[in-house]
Amino acid sequence: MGIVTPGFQGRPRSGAPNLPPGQYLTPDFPVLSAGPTPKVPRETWEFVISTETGMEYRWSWDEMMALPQETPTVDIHCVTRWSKLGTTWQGVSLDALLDGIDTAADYALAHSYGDYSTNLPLDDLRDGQAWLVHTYDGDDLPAEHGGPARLLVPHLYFWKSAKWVRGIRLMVEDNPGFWETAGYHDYGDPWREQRYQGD
Ligand SMILES: Nc1nc2c(c(=O)[nH]1)N[C@H]1C(S)=C(S)[C@@H](COP(=O)(O)O)O[C@H]1N2
Ligand SMILES: [Mo]
Repeated sequence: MGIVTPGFQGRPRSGAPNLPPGQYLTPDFPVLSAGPTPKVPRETWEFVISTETGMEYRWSWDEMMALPQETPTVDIHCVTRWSKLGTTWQGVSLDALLDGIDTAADYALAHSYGDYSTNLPLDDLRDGQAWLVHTYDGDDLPAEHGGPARLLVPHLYFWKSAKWVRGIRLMVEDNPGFWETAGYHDYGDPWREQRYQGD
């Protein structure tokens, strides 16, 4: 062990206590997409939660917009090391969507228009931790940031927040998504720096 100075983490920080280890603050809003931006008209948009027994729960755009709306202000952390603090969104809590869905599943796989997917424990979508958002900073969510609607799960690295999300599959067993199959962490807690499998 070397000499430890209290409060010094030995990692890049900008002095913000809400900046996870190894992250840098950015005032910008970078776009990170693994493929082209899909065009998803609101008229044909739908969001489907399917359960391990094959039950399907569907919302049209208007049905989703008629649900109680929340306006979370949260910090977001990309595994490529940028963080953005105090971002404000509007959308529907996953609690409202999962309410009344009968499931014994422990895992969720979010999947997107255009083929992206990402896995997370179902519990991480509950208790006010996750939203289906359609508005960023007071305006319609831009297509490059996942509009018309994306998942927002800010307590995990931002790759878990699937853009252009079209549904969530509830599963008894864990199945890795796009980045998790490529070696990124199954859970992805930025405060524990769970960037890659094995971290
Ligand atoms: N469908 C889809 N969702 C996605 C991605 C993607 O490539 N496709 N990239 C992820 C990654 S790695 C990050 S950091 C964030 C980036 O969101 P942004 O482009 O709005 O900053 O979206 C996540 N969700
Ligand atoms: Mo990312």
